[in-house]
Amino acid sequence: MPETVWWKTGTVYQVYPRSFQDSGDDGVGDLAGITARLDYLAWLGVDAIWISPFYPSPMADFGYDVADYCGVDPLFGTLDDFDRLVAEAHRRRLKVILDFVPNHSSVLHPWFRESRADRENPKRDWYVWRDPGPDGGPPNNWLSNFGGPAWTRDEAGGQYYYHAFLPEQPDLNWRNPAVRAAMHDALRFWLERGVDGFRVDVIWHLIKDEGFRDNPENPGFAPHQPEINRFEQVYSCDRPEVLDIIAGMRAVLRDYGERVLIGEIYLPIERLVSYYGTNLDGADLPFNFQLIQTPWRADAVAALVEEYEAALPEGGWPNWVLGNHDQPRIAARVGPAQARIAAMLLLTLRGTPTLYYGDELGLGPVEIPPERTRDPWGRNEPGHGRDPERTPMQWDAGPQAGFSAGEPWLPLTPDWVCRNVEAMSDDPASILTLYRRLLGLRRDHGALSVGGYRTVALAPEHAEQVFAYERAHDGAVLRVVLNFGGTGQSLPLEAGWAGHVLLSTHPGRTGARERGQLRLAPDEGVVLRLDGPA
Ligand code: TEU
Repeated sequence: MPETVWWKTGTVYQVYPRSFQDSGDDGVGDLAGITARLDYLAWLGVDAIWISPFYPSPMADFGYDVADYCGVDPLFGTLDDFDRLVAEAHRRRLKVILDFVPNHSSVLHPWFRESRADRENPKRDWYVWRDPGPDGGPPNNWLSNFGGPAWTRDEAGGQYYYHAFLPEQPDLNWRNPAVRAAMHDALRFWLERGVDGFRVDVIWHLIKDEGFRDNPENPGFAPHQPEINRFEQVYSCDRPEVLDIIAGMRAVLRDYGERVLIGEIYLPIERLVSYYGTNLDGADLPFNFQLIQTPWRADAVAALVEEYEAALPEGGWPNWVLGNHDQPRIAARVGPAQARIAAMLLLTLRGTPTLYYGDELGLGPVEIPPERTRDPWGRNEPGHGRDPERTPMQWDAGPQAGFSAGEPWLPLTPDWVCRNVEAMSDDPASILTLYRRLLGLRRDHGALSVGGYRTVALAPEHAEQVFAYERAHDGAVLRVVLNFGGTGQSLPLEAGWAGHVLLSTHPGRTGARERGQLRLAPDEGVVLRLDGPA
């Protein structure tokens, strides 16, 4: 195989630690809980776990407000628990990726406490402080991603500090070399403990416009959108200087061998691909969230894949994501039948797939009553909360679905009694079985992990509802045909060719041999091995 680096051939599984497994009874997951479930992840067939933040934090944004970059919050355990987790993961050949949150710290981080103490403090310039605007109000029109202004006035010094997210999450000043050095030390702290890489939070936010110019109004703003969308984020993020900062981080990782740097980036494709850096010295995997943002239609998804493939820089490795702790669950968005198509798509496209915990169970809609809303964004801007995608993992039909001996911090899905690992793992028809088979197929077939990609052109009457593509490697050709619609389809195969169904989303079809025509049931997807004319 030409490409054998683990983060290219492997599959990443995101664990939201509050919600995966509680080893105690406080209703919140922890590191020991994750360790106890590693056998499940090895059984499932993923290659790496990315763990959302577990650092000491007042939890204003559930850990994305870090008060110490080199520790473990007691809620999640201890550094010893962490070391055990890494050792046990590595024993099972699972890589461990940490969530690094360098754009902002918690207000309680000692750096910020010093910074706000007085204007002469040596740490003053570690954060983004500005004098009030001419009218005494905020320095410019930048808004917080979670609603309201992005500037908070600090009475003591009379200045405003900038926070792209909550007021409890002040942005660090990455133009200051001392900040870079301190952050590089934090990366080394974890690299020395054996971590295999980082997912870097809001990496496109790290540098702000030097002149702090106002963002322009967004002519397309609609009232149902979050307030942040009133302006185009032109000056508050995605500044050209950020690439230098990323190259600096990447260089730190390089000293430790094959480690991966994944960047969280919500930008359109043409901007996204610049984050691979100059000569690929940037993010190894700039997260590609396009599947989340594209309408769920065969033609739209086909066009997206073509556009992304064409935009990638020479040598840039693709990646795909269907969900994360900030986005509605895929099964809630497209429904249970199409969630299976989504699984097949994610695991057969070219590039590293990232799976979100619970999506392999098809976790779907869950009502969070207003009084149980936990997400600060959902409290600021009702309707935009992220709690529904953060509900506990469902392990079995016992109390609290095996997640905790106590009351879980968020409710289970209403169908948890049958939608859980134990109930679904032996069921050949379950989506969990489908995920496991897809992961197995990806491991067994180089065409899926490292093969080339080609869209298969379909007649117009099919192209609206069906997306077909081929993955080829070493003479083997696999064809993936996905029915995004609710009606059956019959597609001609090339004259004399036969297709052997390696896997179907519909149990029972696997193993079938198709000649002349490929018949697809509604919502069915298949992976075919193509055999030439007999
Ligand atoms: O998310 C950044 C981010 O941009 C999202 O919150 C985004 O605004 C939303 O998904 C809209 O699509 C990261 C973390 O993943 C998130 O959990 C944190 O709250 C946020 O950064 C601040 O650290």
